[in-house]
Amino acid sequence: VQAVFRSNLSHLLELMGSGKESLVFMKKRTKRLTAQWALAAQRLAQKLGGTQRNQKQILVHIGFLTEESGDVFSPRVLKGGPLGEMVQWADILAALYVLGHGLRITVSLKELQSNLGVPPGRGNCPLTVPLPFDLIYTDYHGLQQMKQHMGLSFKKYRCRIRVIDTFGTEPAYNHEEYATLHGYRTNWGYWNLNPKQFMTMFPHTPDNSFMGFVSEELNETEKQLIKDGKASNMAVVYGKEASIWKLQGKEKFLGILNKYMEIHGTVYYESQRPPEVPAFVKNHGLLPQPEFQQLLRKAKLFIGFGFPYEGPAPLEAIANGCVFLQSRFSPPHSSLNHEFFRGKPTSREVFSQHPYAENFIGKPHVWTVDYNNSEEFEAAIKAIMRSQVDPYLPYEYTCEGMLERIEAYIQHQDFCAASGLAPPGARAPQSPLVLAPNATHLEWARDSGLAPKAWPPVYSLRAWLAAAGRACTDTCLDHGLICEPSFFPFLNSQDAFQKLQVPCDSTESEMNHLYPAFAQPGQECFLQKEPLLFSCAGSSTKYHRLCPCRDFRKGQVALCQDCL
Ligand code: U2F
Repeated sequence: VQAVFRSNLSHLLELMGSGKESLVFMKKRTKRLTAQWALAAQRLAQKLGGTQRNQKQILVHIGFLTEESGDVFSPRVLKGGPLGEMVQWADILAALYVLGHGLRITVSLKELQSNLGVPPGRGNCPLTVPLPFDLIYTDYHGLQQMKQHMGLSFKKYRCRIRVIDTFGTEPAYNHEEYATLHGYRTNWGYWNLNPKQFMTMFPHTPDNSFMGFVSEELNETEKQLIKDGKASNMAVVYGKEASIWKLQGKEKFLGILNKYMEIHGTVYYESQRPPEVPAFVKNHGLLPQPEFQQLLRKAKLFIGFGFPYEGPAPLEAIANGCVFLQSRFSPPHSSLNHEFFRGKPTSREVFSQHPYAENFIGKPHVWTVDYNNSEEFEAAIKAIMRSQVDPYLPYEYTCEGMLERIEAYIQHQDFCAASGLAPPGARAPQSPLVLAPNATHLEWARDSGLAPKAWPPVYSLRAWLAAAGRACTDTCLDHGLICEPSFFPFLNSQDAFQKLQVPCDSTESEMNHLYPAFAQPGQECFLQKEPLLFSCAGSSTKYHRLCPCRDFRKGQVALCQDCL
């Protein structure tokens, strides 16, 4: 059945149920964004033309909102607690619905069981009930619940699951045996899924799929109005909870900021002003989302204190014409040195409060400075006040961009097909890999006629040998490309090393998330033995990693040029 775009979201609002404060927040958001979604659907329909889009039956089980997992978020919605996850789930639901797929939504174990066709209390019986869904979107809590209550069918159908995972899961933490042997054990990892089944809030590592969310878009008239109405001396502080104001040393940089700008906050409070917030700050209390946006429209500056990490608010601020100022982290924060990241299945190093804003957007919209350096901080404030900055929203965070990306995943990502991950080593003797004319990297010969059925299409492969100590994520970025883990199997061969003219004295096949790689002392080449361990992330000074890169669409890093 062909999927048909939907522009009326009232049925979706019914499907979302009611009661919880979190659902109320999500529904309000969906309602407010209806017109934007409808317009985006129209544009995407035009862009895709008559492309066949199969309608899928989809279950969305939002595990963290279930009572069975404790639901710590719902009671905090009106008290300054995290909203980023709810923003994202609301947008995922809207996108799936607008794209025209069949949708079921569950936020309790009971509803989950009845939708899976598992009789209550029969969770562990060795029955394999046929699954009435092509796809299941859930989170780590939901994954655990499904494992407990689906019996044997969990194993059979796990390839249909997608896990919404804010900060991402790197392959080394995902592979149970490897993680256990090498100390990558965490609270969340080792599910042995294909790493692309984990879907993140920002494009943290290409090992996972980038899901994202949306920010409200402005038309040209609104943009002009905003630019004319900006108060160049108005700053809003990022953070809804009083605890972020406990930051050591804030007096110094806040004092500087206060010399130049009027400082506003949206910090939740019960009856009294939170003592952490200085008297010179105009605190509005936690605002409803639309009023928060209005405040951003007037402000010139949105300033981060270092927490929360990687949330939606900076994108909203930039979309509303603010400059986002944030502190550089030196040394970088990670699960090795920071409480917040501890136990998360990633060793990604975070060099500022919002790395996406820093690396994908940057100046003039984003300034990342050392807050302990008063001169640098003051100079930034002065330059920002003088600057003229247009509202900006990357395409991948517009409704159209999100629809385009999710639909591409739905139609092309298949983790159930046996060929999803090719076995290592042996490839056709006439491999179509060729050394590029400038002898720097490998390409896939277009005229070879030997294109495996892969998505992204293998023609976009560009493979480099990384410098010692460099991760594939960074190596690809150095070449203006993105690492593409699904291409690793095409590279994992003696043939690839040979064509790159790497002098392998010996070649071993082992389990290591940095392989395929070359070790200079000893001139040893290593191939990957375990396809689940192919990883863009990770580096060691011992190895030159062999890295599969590809191109990407401007403003849509998840998709290659030929991916649509
Ligand atoms: C992030 O969670 P947060 O909820 O703290 O993320 P924010 O960037 O603060 O923004 C979430 C939404 O809150 C809204 C705003 C954003 O869409 O429009 N909001 C509001 O409604 N009223 C206000 O007064 C101020 C903001 C991240 F998303 C999570 O994944 C992380 O777990 C968390 C911790 O790092 O940070």
